[in-house]
Amino acid sequence: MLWTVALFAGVAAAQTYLPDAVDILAKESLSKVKDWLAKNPQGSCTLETAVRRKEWSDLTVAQRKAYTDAVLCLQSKPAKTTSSAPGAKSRFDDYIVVHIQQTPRNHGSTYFLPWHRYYVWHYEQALREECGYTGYQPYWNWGRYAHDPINSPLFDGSEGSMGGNGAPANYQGIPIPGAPRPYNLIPSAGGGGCVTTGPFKNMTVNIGPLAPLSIPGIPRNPRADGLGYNPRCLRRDINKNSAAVTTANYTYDLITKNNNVYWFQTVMEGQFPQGKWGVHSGGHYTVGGDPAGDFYVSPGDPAFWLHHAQIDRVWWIWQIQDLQNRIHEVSMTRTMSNFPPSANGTLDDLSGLGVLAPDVKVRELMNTLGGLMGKFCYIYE
Ligand SMILES: *[C@@H]1O[C@H](CO)[C@@H](O)[C@H](O)[C@H]1NC(C)=O
Ligand SMILES: *[C@@H]1O[C@H](CO)[C@@H](O)[C@H](O)[C@H]1NC(C)=O
Ligand SMILES: *[C@@H]1O[C@H](CO)[C@@H](O)[C@H](O)[C@H]1NC(C)=O
Ligand SMILES: [Cu+2]
Repeated sequence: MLWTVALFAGVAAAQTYLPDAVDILAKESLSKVKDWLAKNPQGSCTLETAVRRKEWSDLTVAQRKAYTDAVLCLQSKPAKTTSSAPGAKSRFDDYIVVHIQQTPRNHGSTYFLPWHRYYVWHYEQALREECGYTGYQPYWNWGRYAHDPINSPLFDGSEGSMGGNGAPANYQGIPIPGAPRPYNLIPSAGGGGCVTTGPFKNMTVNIGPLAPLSIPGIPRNPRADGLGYNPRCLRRDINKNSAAVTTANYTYDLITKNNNVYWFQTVMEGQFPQGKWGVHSGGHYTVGGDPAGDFYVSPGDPAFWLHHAQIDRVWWIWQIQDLQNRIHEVSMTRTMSNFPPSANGTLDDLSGLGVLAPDVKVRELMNTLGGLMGKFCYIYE
């Protein structure tokens, strides 16, 4: 399907994308948000005052560079988590530490969506407050690039990208435990080695790995918890085999065909025994490599944050189809895939970011327009 229009202006090539079915749904649903806000005013947060988070290629190259510069800045500031994580060297690493420590609690559980909302928002604040970034967290609309992610504005390795593909490496791909053949392996797309182009070509990954990765050349972490110092390059396998399950029709169906949050989250996170990877895994493994291919350490690839902004956006678009109900709808239990078995989570449960940010009630993380005691005030554009 040809849905991109390349516009050439002088030396800089800019690409614009036609809105996909999800973009159109999001735009059309804003009137519902307006109606809800009219009945449920949220103090100073209105549709007019709300921050607009934008898609990566809807930013100018200068805006994208401002974002990657801020990430590099965060990677240069001293860590606060060194007492529990001797391998953490930067403020950027602090976020990875918290994710590693809380992975089983915040995936396949009640907290998956609200916790990651808090997490991405807090990172956005750090970029702004600690690194002088004046924009907001961009998101990665997977479907825009799914047919050719390597050559996309996100991963083409140009200065306005999030960094390029990894060098060729000899590995099979990503095993998907529990899935039947042929869905039990996302075949390698030929990368997997060190990233050598774009803003993160010189980046050092300090902690992890923790999940088993079949990519050659990755040294083991000196500590069993993955938090020891283990400097190495950023590796990627930008993978269209994985991206194939993130085209706009998957996201559109996810939003429109799942009428309760249990199924919405289940389809999003993947149903491996049915051979369905889900857009959440699909996006993570479109980046792949190390640490993006590591369930625990994945926030250590800067692309994670654009992927999880899109996860948050898709939840938001789902919520605004029926805000009255979905603003307080949670499901699942307090443990990953209910293992070990636990009680259903509730809106009164606490969710926090370890040393980064205090625990708050899940209830505070449900509303992008007025949540977190009024500190959340954003929409996706
Ligand atoms: C790359 O990183 C090394 C080690 O952190 C540093 O000494 C060097 O100046 C960096 N080079 C560039 C071009 O940023
Ligand atoms: C999305 O479209 C692709 C290509 O046409 C198709 O193979 C896939 O099954 C579709 N997915 C859904 C969820 O309909
Ligand atoms: C837990 O939630 C499920 C559905 O999400 C529901 O069927 C079940 O009754 C709940 N259990 C309790 C103890 O409330
Ligand atoms: Cu996560």
